[in-house]
Amino acid sequence: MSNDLFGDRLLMIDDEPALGQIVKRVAKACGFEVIVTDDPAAFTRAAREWHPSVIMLDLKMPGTDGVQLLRSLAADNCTAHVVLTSGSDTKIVESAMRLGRDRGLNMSEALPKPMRVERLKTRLAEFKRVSTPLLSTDLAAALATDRLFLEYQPKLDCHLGRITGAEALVRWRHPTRGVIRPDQFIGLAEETGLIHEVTDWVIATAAAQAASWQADHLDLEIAVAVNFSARDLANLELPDRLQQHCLNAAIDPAFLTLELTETGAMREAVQMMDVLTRLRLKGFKLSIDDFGTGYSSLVQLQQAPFSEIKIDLSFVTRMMSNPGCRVIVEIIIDLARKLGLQSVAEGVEDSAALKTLIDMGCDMAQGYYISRPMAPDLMPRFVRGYEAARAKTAA
Ligand code: G
Ligand code: G
Ligand code: MN
Repeated sequence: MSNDLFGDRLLMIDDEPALGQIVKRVAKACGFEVIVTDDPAAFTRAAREWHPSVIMLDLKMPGTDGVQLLRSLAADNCTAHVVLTSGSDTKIVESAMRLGRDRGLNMSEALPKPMRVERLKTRLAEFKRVSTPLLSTDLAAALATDRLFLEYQPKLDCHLGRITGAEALVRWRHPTRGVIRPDQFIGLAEETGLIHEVTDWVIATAAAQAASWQADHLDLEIAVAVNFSARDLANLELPDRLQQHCLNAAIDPAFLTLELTETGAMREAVQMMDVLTRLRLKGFKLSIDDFGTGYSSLVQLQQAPFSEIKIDLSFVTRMMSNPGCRVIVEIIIDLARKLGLQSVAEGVEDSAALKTLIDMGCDMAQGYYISRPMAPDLMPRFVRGYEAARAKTAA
């Protein structure tokens, strides 16, 4: 969910009540809603449910430490500005900052203790939400300075019970607005033509990541799915460029699935068919994303060279409580099977949904129940953990 739906909110964890009171007073004066706590459980809950825009975190507290809390923020894909507060020496602060950043958190410069009120005010003012629109010049600068990054959401093979793939999801680490989600800037990229550069960057990065996981001696090879914009298909050179990225990364295109949203994929179908067909010829897999929500005709689905149907999560998340959604999911799985395509369900949020999908014969599942999107370096451990749990159940 976009943080922009919420106001300026500061969440602070600190075991010094006096400092907490001062920060609360200053932050309220700056227009922030404020929660201050010294309880890690209350902190984690508020970080997850209250949508703070700024988090101030004491590195050293009795009973828990800031690094553990950073890990849990990262696991929840927290997008707030994170400010470490600590009297510890700068080495410790720096390594905690690096850890946070490596986990995809939006780490901001630390505030040393003792804390100066003026300094705190200046920092909070910088964090106030700006409601001016994002600019294409900002996005161009982000591309030039490597401010985009990818998170990966694991995909489960329902027949094997193993993690065999992951969907790459792009994010933008903005200098003042925190982490920006793709639904807030892909539209801008499409309007301004920057989408070609975004897609190039995403593919090159995801291809290199897939190659690196393979080199990492994972027992399983992880296929990577990337999202594509319909605009990308207007570019006749796309298949050659993507092939070149795979060559550069020394990865077989068969390990890459290109996900197209249905509405996009189906517009100007004749012209796009050329690009889609050549992508398939070069060995890429093609997936029709968010299936069931757009305006595609079944004829086009049958004629275009897709290899996979991705069932829209709006059906999957509601399927256990809504019989209509359940029927739709069942029929799409059946349709995929009869057309010789892979079926993928996204938005799998609990074990009952997963079990139902397996019973329906769905091929792949993706969703919060299996895992939230994560930083790439966490994937190997996740896959190995999943394998270990599976071996234990089998024994
Ligand atoms: O992960 P998140 O909820 O923020 O993703 C929102 C939407 O953004 C998804 O529907 C996804 O299709 C789209 N998206 C994510 N990454 C990319 C990308 O690299 N390129 C394009 N074109 N869309 C993306
Ligand atoms: O449209 P696309 O399929 O590319 O987008 C996938 C999006 O769905 C990602 O932004 C991801 O964060 C989100 N997502 C993934 N799994 C779940 C889930 O189990 N529940 C919900 N509500 N969203 C999910
Ligand atoms: Mn997708």
